[in-house]
Amino acid sequence: MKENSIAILAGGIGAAKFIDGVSRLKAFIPEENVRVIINVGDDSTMNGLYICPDFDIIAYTIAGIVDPVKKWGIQNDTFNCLSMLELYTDEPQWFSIGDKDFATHLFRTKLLAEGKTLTGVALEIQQRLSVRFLLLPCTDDILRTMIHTVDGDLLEFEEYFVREKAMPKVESISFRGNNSAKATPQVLETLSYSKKIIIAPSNPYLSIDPILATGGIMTLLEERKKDVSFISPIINGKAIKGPTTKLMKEFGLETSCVEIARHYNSVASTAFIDIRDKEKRGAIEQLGYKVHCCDTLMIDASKKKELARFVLEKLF
Ligand code: FO1
Repeated sequence: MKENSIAILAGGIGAAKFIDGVSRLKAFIPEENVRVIINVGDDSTMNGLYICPDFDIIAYTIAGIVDPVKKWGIQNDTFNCLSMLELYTDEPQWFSIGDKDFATHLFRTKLLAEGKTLTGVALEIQQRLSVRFLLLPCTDDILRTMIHTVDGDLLEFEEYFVREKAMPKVESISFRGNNSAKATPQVLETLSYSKKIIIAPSNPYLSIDPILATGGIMTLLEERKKDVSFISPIINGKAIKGPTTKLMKEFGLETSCVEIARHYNSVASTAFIDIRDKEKRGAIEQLGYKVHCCDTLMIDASKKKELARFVLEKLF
C-alpha cells in the first residue's frame, strides 16, 4: 500500500462521522489510500431481505445521501412499503426501512441469491453510489452479535438495539459464527499493508469486538500493534451516542477512556482521547500508549474534518 494509506475498523454512526471527516481531506490522503473494514455483526434477514446496517450507514454517509438527522437510512425517504408490510404481516415493523433503503436490500439480496459474496455485493453497491473509499465487510461468512441479557434472553443485535431500545441489562455479548467466520483475503491484505490502522470511535463491545473476533484479524493487529491507534468513543465518561457507557456499567467497568485503552491494549499503541479527558492522559500512558488529546466531539462537518486532520497529522 502507498505511503500514507490507512485502514479504518468501523461500526455504525460514530465511525461514519469520522470516515466522513477523512473524506473531506482528499488533498491530505487520496481516496484510493483509504480502506474501511466494516462490522457485519449487526447484519440480519428481515422480511426475507439481507440487511447490512453498518455497511449501509457508512456507504450512505460517504455518498452524501444518509438521513442527516437519524444518521442512518436515506435522506428524504418515504415509508409506504413498510406501512403496507405492517398491513400484510399484521405485526409492527419495528425496524424502520424507507422505500429507497429497501432498494439497497432488494439489490443486495438478489446479488447474494445469484452467488455473489458479501464483499462482491459491497463493491457493486459502493460503485453505484460513487463511493471511492474501499468499503470491505470484515468477513463473507455469517457472524452475528448476540446479546445475553441478565433475564436470560438471547437477542440479535437489532432486536436489542432497536426493538428493545438497548434497555435490557446485558450480562454478556457473544458472536455467533466467530469460530468459523474468517477475514476475507482483501481484509487481510488491507490490514497487512496499510501504513496505519485506526479503530474508529465505535462501540468497542458491540461494533469493534465482532471485527476482532473474525478469524485472522486479532493476530494481525497484535503483530502490527505499533501501527494501530484508537479514537475514544466516550468523552468525560459519557457515550456520544448509543449504549457504550451503559454496557460498561453493566459489565462493572470504569466508564472512562482509560477503560477503553485497557480494552484495546493488546492491539493498539496510540490513543486519541478527548481534550475534556486530558487529565486521564497519564493513566493511559502508563498502559504503554502514546496519547493525543483533541476535540473528538464531531458536531458538524468542520469538526469531523478537524478531527480527521488532527489524527492523520499525528499518524503521518
Ligand atoms: N436505528 C434505530 O434506532 N431505529 C431504526 O428503526 C433503524 C432502522 C435502520 C434501518 C437501516 C439501517 O441501515 C439502520 C437502521 N438503524 C435504525 C440504525 C441501526 O440500528 C444502528 O445504528 C446500527 O446497527 C448500529 O451500528
